[in-house]
Amino acid sequence: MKILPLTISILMLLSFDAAALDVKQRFDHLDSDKSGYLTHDELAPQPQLLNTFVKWDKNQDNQISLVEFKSYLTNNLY
Ligand SMILES: [Ca+2]
Repeated sequence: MKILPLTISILMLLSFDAAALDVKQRFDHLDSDKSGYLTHDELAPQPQLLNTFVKWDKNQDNQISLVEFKSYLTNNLY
């Protein structure tokens, strides 16, 4: 019987999708002007995010894209 490993793979896949969706929702929530980027102003109410802004901003354009947001969370939380 190979049901258990298959079930675990499916569950991992589903939870990965859920996490990806959650990241997008968090990004959209923070992106108050819906520009597609997070700026210092938008992160001002989130000091813990603002303090690590430099680490997120990989290309140093002073804004956080969804890709930068995702890769930061992926590298730090998952
Ligand atoms: Ca950037």
